[in-house]
Amino acid sequence: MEVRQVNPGTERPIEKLSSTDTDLLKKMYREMVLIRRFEEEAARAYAMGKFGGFCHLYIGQEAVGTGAINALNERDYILSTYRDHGHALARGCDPGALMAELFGKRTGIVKGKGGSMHFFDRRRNFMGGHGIVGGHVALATGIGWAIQYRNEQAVCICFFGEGAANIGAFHEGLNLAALWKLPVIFICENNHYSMGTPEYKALSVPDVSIRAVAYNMDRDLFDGDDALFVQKKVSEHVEKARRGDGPSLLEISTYRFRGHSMSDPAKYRTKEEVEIWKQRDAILRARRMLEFNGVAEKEFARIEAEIKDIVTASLKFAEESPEPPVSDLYADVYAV
Ligand SMILES: Cc1ncc(C[n+]2csc(CCOP(=O)(O)OP(=O)(O)O)c2C)c(N)n1
Repeated sequence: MEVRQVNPGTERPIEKLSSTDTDLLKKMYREMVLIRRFEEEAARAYAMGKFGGFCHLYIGQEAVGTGAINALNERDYILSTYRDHGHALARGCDPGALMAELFGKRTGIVKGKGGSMHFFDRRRNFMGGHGIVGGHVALATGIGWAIQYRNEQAVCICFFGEGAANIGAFHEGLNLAALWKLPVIFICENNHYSMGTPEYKALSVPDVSIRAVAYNMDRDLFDGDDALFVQKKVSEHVEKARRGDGPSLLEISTYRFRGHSMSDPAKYRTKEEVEIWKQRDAILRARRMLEFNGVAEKEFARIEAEIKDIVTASLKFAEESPEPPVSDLYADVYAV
């Protein structure tokens, strides 16, 4: 099988930040560390057979979800794929309830009935966790329409991979969102592989963002290794959508450091390629930026210790929580 190397773009320089931006980056650094440590612990538990089913890790892509979600306020909506742990954590969903959901426990965020791919938190307008590639792009358009119909001051962000850009619902969703000027920001997290298929074997035009042109929609394409940069870029499109000036399609280049799911040995890419992308780890970059802007060593140790406690507590909560009883089987099947 032909294997071509997929490279990241040129790294942006480490720069001097305002104190507001330093504080924001520190907040996002903490969230990215939470996502990383939560998933490392989840992966360990999965490997030990403590829970089963599908489990897709977000490790490597943290700056995209964290940056984008920090461009939102609490009234805004988020839709995610089966790679939803990072988005849910960045949105502020309770790590204990998320870990319990992985374990299929009654205290899980959807009472143990959804698992890894189907996190959902109505209180935070976190509208899932969706397993059907691209299907939720049409749902995002529906949410955008509901926002407009009800005259809510909200926007909707829809995350998906480059594989979803080849699905029919993607095109239907973008067309209607543009036609009706709906407040939706479509974010393609291009990690360059759809399961084992590299983008150069699946996309006739490798640039996903250019598909926006077909729908008369604004577009942007940039690297996703700098959470602050992502936050600022996405904010521009969020504010535009909030003003009623319609949707955008953003393609953000990123990389998953692990396999597609826990059962993927990732033989379709080279170790050298993975190493190149790991040098561009968004968490390391955020740390370098913060150090350059005067954040002291002990602050990173404090964050690391705080996150360790949160993740350890979430694991304990998940392990000690009860299984859903059989009598729950038919509950919550239909919404009323
Ligand atoms: C409609 C549909 N077809 C196939 C699958 C099986 N499948 C699950 S994930 C995946 C790859 C999707 O890749 P991409 O959209 O790039 O997202 P990534 O996993 O890279 O985040 C496929 C083909 C599915 N879940 N839904």
